[in-house]
Amino acid sequence: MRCQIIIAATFWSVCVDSRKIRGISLSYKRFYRERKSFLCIDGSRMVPFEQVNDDYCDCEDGSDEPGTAACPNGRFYCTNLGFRPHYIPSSRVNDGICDCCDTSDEYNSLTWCLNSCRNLGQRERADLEGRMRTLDEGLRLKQQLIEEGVHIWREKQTQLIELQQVAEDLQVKLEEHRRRKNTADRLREQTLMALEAEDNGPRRQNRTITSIFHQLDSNNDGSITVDEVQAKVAYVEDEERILSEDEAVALLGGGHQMDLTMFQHMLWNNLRSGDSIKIKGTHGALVGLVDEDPNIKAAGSAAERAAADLKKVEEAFETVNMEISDLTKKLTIDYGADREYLFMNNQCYQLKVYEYTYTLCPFNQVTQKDVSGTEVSLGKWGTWAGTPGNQYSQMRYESGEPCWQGPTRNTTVVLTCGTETALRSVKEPSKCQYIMDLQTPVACQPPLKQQGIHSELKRQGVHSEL
Ligand code: MAN
Repeated sequence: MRCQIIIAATFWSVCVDSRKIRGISLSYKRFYRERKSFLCIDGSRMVPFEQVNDDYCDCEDGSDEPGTAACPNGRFYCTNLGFRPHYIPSSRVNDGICDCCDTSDEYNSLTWCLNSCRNLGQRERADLEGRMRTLDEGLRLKQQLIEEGVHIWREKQTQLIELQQVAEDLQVKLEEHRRRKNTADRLREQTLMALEAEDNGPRRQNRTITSIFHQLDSNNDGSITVDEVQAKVAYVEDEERILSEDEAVALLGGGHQMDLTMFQHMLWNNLRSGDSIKIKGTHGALVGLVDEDPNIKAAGSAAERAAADLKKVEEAFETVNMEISDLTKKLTIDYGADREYLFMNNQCYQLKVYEYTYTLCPFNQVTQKDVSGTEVSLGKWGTWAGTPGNQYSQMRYESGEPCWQGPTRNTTVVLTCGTETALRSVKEPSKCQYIMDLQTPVACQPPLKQQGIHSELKRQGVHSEL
C-alpha cells in the first residue's frame, strides 16, 4: 500500500512538472515557478498554478497555456537541443504534424516523430563553417583588392597629372602652329598679290606664254596642232565638250598648226582673257597661270603643310582633353570607404540566363543581349543604393532602353560576399526591372562574423550543456 502511494505520488509529480515546464524557454522559466498562483505574463490576471497548461485558456496573452493548443495566441517553445530553438503557434501542438525537430510539440499525439535536431545542427554548422571560411578568405582578398585600389588610384592620379602636362605642352604647340599657319597663309596671299601685280609685266608674261605653249604642245615638236588643241582646250561654257576640228582650226587662225610666235599673237590672247576658252582642268585664265607659278606653288604647299600640322596638333589636343575629362569623371566616382570597388572600374562581368547574356560593367552600364545579338541597355551607372548604414551593398543603374509599353529599364545590383568577383544571378521580378547578384570579396564585412548565426549556434551550445 505504501509502495502504491509512493508510485502514485511520483507519477503525479512527473505529470504536473512536465505539464508545467513544457513549451517554455529558459528565460521565461522564472515566470512559471510552482507557487500557489500564476500571474499571467501581461500582468492582467492571477490564476491558480494548477491552471497552467491545463488545456484551458485563462490568460488573455495565452501565457498560461504555453504547452497546449488551448489559447489562440499561445506560443510553444521548441528547445531543439543541438539545433536552433524557436517558437511555433501553440495551435500546432499535438496536431499530428512534427514542427519542432526535437519532437516536443507532439508529446501527446499518435504521430511518430524523429528527433532530427542533431542532423540539422550538424548540417547548419557545416554550412556555417563553409560561410566562415568564405568570409575569412573573402576578407583576406578584400584587403588585397583595397591595396590594389590604392595602387590604381595613385596610377590614375599620376596619369592625370601627366595628361595635364601633355595638354599644357600641346596648348603651347597649338599656339605656335596657329602662328605658323597664319604666317604661311599671309605669305601665300602676299605672293599671290605680287603675282597678280606682276601679271602684266613682260618677264612674267613671257615665262607664262612659253609655259602654256609647252603645255599645249604635247609631243613637244614646237608647234600646236588641231589634235593638241582638241585635247587641251575647251569652251568655258561647256568644258566637257571636245572641240570640233573646225573650231580647233579656227582657234589656230585657220591653219592646222601654230608655232610659238603665232601662238603669242593669236591663241594666247584668247586663253589669257579666259572669256570664251580655257585650258581644260583649270578654273580660268589667271588660275591656270597662278598654278604654274613656282613661288605660288611653294607658298601654297607651305600653307597646306602648316594647316595639316595644325590640324594634327588640334586633334591630339582634343584627344588628350577627352582623356582628361574621362579620367576626371572616373576619379570623382565614389568607390567605397576604402576605394575597395575601384578595381571593378574597366572590368565587365557576364552571365547567361536562358536566352539572354547579361553584361555588367560596374560604374558604367548594364546590357542584355539576346540570341540574335541584339543588345539593349538595362541602365547606366547611377548611384549607390544600399541602406543608410550599408550604402555600398547595392548599386543602381538607371535610364536604360525604354521597355515596350512599359517603364525604362533599370537594374539594381546586390553585392554579396564571395571569394571571387562574379555575377551569380539575374532576375527580372517585374517587367524591365532587373536585379543582379554580384558576388565579390569586397562585399565581405567583418561584423558578420561576430553577429552571424555563428553566435546563435554558440548559444545553442550553451543550451545543450544545460
Ligand atoms: C525584351 C527583354 C526582356 C523584357 C522584354 C519587355 O524581351 O528586354 O527582359 O522583359 O523585352 O518587352
